[in-house]
Amino acid sequence: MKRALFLASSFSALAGCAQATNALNESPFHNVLELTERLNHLVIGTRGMARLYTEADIDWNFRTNSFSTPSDDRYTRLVNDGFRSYRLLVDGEVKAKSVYSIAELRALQYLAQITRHDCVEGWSAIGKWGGVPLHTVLSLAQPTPAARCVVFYCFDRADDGTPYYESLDLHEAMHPQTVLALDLNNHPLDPDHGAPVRLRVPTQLGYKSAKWVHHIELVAALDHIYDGKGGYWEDQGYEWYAGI
Ligand SMILES: Nc1nc2c(c(=O)[nH]1)N[C@H]1C(S)=C(S)[C@@H](COP(=O)(O)O)O[C@H]1N2
Ligand SMILES: [Mo]
Repeated sequence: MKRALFLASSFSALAGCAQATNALNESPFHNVLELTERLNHLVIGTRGMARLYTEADIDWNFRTNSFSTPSDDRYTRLVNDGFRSYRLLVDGEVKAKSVYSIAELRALQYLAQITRHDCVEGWSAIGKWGGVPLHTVLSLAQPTPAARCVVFYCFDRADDGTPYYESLDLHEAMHPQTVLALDLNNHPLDPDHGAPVRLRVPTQLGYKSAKWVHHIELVAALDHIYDGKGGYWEDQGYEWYAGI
């Protein structure tokens, strides 16, 4: 029942999101940010917000859990040059395809929040995640009216060669606490935690928080991407909506 209600509200939010995004396209950057925040409050309120913790709660040795840290030539070259040649591509159903260096991402807007990461395997860890809110990057890309989902492509691969990927609907992607994290516990992400850019979705289970993201694509539907379920683990049978 709770779930049905959530789906109904996220459906109407999605429609609202698309309309508002269009109305914002003519606005200067700061108005876009301010309106997006206000829209998020209208749509979400304080419901659906992840709990915030304090410095005293931080797990300074934040555990890792994922496929192996990428060790291919492409990723190794990036590690060796301190990620200076890394570029994040944002494309698909957008009016303004964009490419960002790490320095450019840091300059957009910075948000740090102490939240708990919950892995489906039964462990949790609290960390201070800093980075650029995803809604900032998406607003600048100007989603087209056809955009419904946001797909994240990662550098790492399963043993059979399938890349890790994840996706969110536009509503979860625009959530004020959803960030493209660049820092963990006051330091730039290390390779094992997903350097240089990872998704942090504190309102959903850990597998949604994709590490090693290099490409963000806005799409109308997910069915043409790999096995069509919206993520590497979803293609193996996990739920696409993994709200906590
Ligand atoms: N690219 C990628 N992202 C990933 C994973 C992965 O295997 N590859 N594992 C997920 C899972 S199941 C968890 S619990 C978290 C772990 O994040 P951490 O290693 O920084 O603790 O990353 C998530 N993001
Ligand atoms: Mo996990």
